[in-house]
Amino acid sequence: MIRDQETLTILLDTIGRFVRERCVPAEAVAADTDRIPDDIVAEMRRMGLFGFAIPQEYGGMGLTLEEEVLVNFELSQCSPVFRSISGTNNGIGSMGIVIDGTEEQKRKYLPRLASGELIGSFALTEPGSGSDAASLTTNARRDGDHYLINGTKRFITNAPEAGIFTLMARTDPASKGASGVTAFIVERDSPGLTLGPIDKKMGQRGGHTSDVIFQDVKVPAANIIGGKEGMGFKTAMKVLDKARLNIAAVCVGVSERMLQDALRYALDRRQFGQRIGDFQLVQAMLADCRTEIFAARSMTLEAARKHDAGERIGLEASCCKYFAAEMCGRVADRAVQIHGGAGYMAEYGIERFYRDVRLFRIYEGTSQIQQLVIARNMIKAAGG
Ligand code: COS
Repeated sequence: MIRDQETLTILLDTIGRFVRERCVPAEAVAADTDRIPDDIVAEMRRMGLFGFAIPQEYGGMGLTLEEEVLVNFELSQCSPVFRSISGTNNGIGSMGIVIDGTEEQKRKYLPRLASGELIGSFALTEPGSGSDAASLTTNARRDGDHYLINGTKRFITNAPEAGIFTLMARTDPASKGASGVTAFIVERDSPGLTLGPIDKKMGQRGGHTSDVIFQDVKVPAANIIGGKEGMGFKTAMKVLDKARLNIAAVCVGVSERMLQDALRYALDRRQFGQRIGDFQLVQAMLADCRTEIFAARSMTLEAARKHDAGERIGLEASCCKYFAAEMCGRVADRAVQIHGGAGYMAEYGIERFYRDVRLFRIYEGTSQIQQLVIARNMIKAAGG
């Protein structure tokens, strides 16, 4: 749902200009130094980009999901790490509190997340629990008016920058599955909470992940998201429904950028006495990219509108994430191919995108998990 087209157009134009003028020229430096320049992060804060998905009454822009998706189309037309630094605040690092938090939790944390003063992070994955998220073993044992938390979380996006974690831990040791999981807000400076070294990744340099280790970390019972034990897995899944749609939007944005670069190269590069873009085999690759991006863009907007109309979109979000992430991989592959030998060289940047986008088919649920969610929803709807 678009509430005010004029205001939204101004916002999207401003973000587009920021991406082209500030982020694109800093892509190589962010990758080489493994850090997004501080002045760019500060500018993102000033622009409100850390809180566009957080409700207005808690200091954010309160965008609808359709508006949010449109913002992500724009914001992602550069190295995905630039979106990633604010991505957790607008997504998995704040949405647990937005969707299921108590009023007190919302008031305490959301304004600081919206301003970017605080970075939020989502701690679900563990060394022994990835796709099978409900099997997590980090445990939270009640001790009076607080809990003692022990366990290790793995590959946690923005953990090195985070001020708070949405942590999924098992409060019912007798349960093995989803029902014994509770979501907590854990502050970074809690005694006993330490971080592992920053992970060395295939791509997305400038964005950081690490282990988060809990050793008898004392967390007040008041920090249970929603105030009730046993609801944490459902909170995590609701967060992921929305997050997956936004990853689909990010895939569309990055794909647009890779296609722009490939098209420009196809029009500049000459072989056999003409522009390579005049060859039909190159045109076929360009056309396949344009068609698939159009499809992913359309389905992502359609799912966002459905959400804004109050409908559940678990199935649609998985369809979009699955299709858009796989599509993005194909676009990256064709973009490298169109660049030929130059596509393999670091100086052209397209090989960096090729490595960066590989993550989309894996994180926030692999393509195989999306297939499983889609099929399960179909079977359930059919009464099976
Ligand atoms: N919204 C609300 N509730 C949901 C839900 C959703 N989208 N999906 C599942 N639930 C509920 C179910 O209804 C069920 O509750 P009841 O027992 O009361 O019916 C409970 O959660 C458990 O669901 P389910 O039985 O489907 O859980 P499974 O263990 O079979 O696993 C998958 C579900 C595989 C889909 C889940 O573990 C998953 O998404 N894994 C991937 C994790 C992931 O994306 N990790 C990325 C890292 S985090 S960035």
